[in-house]
Amino acid sequence: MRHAVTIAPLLILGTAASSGAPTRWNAGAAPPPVAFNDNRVAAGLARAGVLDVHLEVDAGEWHPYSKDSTGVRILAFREAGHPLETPGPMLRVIAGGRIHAWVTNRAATTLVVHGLTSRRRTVLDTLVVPSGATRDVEFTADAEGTYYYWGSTTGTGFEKRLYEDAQLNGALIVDPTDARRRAPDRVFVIQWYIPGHDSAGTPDRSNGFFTFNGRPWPNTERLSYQQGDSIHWRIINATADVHPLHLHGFFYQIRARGDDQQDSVYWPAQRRMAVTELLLDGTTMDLAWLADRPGSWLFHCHLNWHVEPNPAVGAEMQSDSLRDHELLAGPVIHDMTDHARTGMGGLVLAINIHPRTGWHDYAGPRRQLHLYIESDSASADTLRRFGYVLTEGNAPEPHGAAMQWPGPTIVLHRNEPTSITVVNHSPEPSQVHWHGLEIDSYYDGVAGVSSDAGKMEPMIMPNDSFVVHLTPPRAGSFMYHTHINDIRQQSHGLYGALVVVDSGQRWDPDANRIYMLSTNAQDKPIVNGGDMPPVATFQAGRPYRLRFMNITLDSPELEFRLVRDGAPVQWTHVAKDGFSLPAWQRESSRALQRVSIGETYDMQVEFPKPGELALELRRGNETLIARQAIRVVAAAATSVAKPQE
Ligand SMILES: [Cu+2]
Repeated sequence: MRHAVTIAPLLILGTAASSGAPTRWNAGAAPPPVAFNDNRVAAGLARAGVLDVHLEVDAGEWHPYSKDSTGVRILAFREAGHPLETPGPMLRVIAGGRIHAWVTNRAATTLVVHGLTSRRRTVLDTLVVPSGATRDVEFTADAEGTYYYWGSTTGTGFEKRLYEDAQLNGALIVDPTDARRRAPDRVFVIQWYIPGHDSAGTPDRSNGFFTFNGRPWPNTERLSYQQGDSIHWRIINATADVHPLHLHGFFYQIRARGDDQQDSVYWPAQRRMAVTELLLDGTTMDLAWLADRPGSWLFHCHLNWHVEPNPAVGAEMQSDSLRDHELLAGPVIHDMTDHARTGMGGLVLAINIHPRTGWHDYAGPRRQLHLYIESDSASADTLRRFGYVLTEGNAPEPHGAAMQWPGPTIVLHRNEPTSITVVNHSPEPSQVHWHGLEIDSYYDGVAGVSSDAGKMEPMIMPNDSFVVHLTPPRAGSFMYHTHINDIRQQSHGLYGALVVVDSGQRWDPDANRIYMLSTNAQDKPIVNGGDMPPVATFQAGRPYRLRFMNITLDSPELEFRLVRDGAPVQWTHVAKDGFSLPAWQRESSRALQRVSIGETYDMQVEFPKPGELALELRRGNETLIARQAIRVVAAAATSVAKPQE
C-alpha cells in the first residue's frame, strides 16, 4: 500500500477544536466495554481441518489508558459470546488449513470486511455485510505469513478509515507447515485512533494517537523475558501511516516483510539485521532477536510525533494547542520526576530482561571522554540553541567553548572500554541515548526506564553529570541524541554522529563522508545541521564510504541518490544501522537509498575517473530537496580538475 502523508503539526500552535465523536452507529443503551486484545490466544474452534469462527462488529466504549480514564466510542470486533476487543480476534491456522468465518454486523451502516480470503490471487475478495445481517465465507489459508483482516463502514479504502472504523483490524497468522519453524511468538497490531474532525471537516489527526494491541503508552504491555531468551514478534501496521520501529540496545533480525495480501518470508541468507525498520502503512514484519543483555529497554516508533506525550484522550488529557506549545517552547513539558510515564506516549513498548546470576559491569581501565551539553541562553524560549562539546581525557571544562550542532562526531574503537562523562551545562534536564549501540541498559539513555541490577538511570539535571560506560562490540555508523523532551531538544541541536572504528584503526574523515539528516526548528530537513555544501570533492580511484543517517523528527521517507547526468550510478551497500552486511548481501546496486528515521546506511563507492556527479536528497523518491555537486578529481591533483563533459 502506498504511503499516506504524515501530518506533522510542528510549530503550528493551536488548531481548530475537535467536534467530538461521530454518531453513525446504533444509539440506545450504554455501549458495552471494549477489552484489549493482547493477541496471545487465537479465536475460533477447529473441527476436521476447518477453523470455525463467528465474528461480530458492534459499537463499544474503549478506555485506552485505564478503566478510570475517559472512554471513547469505537466500532470493534468480537468473537461471538466474548467481549468486544481491540484489535479484533486473532485468527491462526497452519498453512493449507481452511477458515470458515461468519460475520455479523451490528453497526448502523454496511460493513465491508477485507482479508478473509486466500492470498495467492491477484485481487482479494471482500465480504459485504449489511447492517443487522450475517454473512459467511470459507477459504484456504494458502500462504504462510503474517496477515490481517480489516473492516470499513464508510465504503472507503484502508487509507481513508477514520474514527468510525479505524479500530476494525485483526491479525490473521498462517503458520508454517514445518513444525520446527513454529517458534512461540507474540503478535502486535498497530492501530491509529483519531478522535473526530475539526470544524473544517478535516480529520483531527493531531489529537490522535497510536496503539500496540489497543494500548497507548504508558498503558502498553510490559514484556518480560529471561536473559538468553529468543524473542519472536510479528508486527502488523494496520494504520494509514508509516512507523520506523526502533529497538534499543539490540539488533533484530528481519525474517519476513509483507502486507495484507502477501508476505515475503526470507530465506536465511536474505535475513537482515536492523535496529530500525520502516513499516509503511498497511505492511507487516516478522522479526527475532536474542535477549542476551539484561535490563529495561524500549521498542518504539522513531517518528517523534507518534510517541509524543499527552494524547487527547485519557487521564493525561490536555488541549492540543497547549501540548504543542509545551512540546516546542517549554523547557519542561511534563512532570520531569515521572519522565518515563508522562514524557512519552503512543507507540512505545517496554521490555524487561531478567539477568542471569553473576551479571556485572566491567571494572577495569577505560578511555575517558567528556561530553558537555551546552545551550546559548539562560532563559527559556523557543529560540534557545543546544549543542555539544566533546573533550578527550581530563581536559578542563570548556565553559564558553563553541558548542556544535549537530554534536561532534564521536569516534570510538571496537572493544575498547570507554567512559563518557556527560555534563549538563544547559538549564534543562537532558539525557543521551546511544542509538544502535549494544550497551548496558543502565547507560541506554531513557531516564526512568534504563536500569540494571536495581539502578535506574536518572535524568541529567542542570549542572549535574552522568558517567556512561560502554564497550562497543562492532564497528559501524551510529548516532547519539537526547531522549528527553526530544521534539524540542533534538530540533534545537542535541544529536550527533557516532562512529565505531575497528581496533587500531584511524578515523579518516576524508574517506568517510557523513550525511546526517535532521529537522531544524522550522520543521525542515537539513543535512549536517544546515544546507548541504554546494560542492564536495572526491578523488578518482579511491574507495569512499558514505555514511547516511536520519535523525529527523518526522521525515521517514528521505532518499539519497548519487547520479550522473540525472541517472543513478552504482554503489555497494556495506552496512545498515552499524551492522556490516555479510559478503553475500553486498551487491552493487543503483545508487539510490531511502534512509528512514533512526536508520544509518553505509555505502561504498569508488569513482574510476574524474567527472561531475551529484548527490541528491529527495522526499519520498520524488521531490528534490537538496543537491550537492560531486566533483571527482584525478588522484594526484591538488586543485579542482576540469569537468570531463
Ligand atoms: Cu510511528
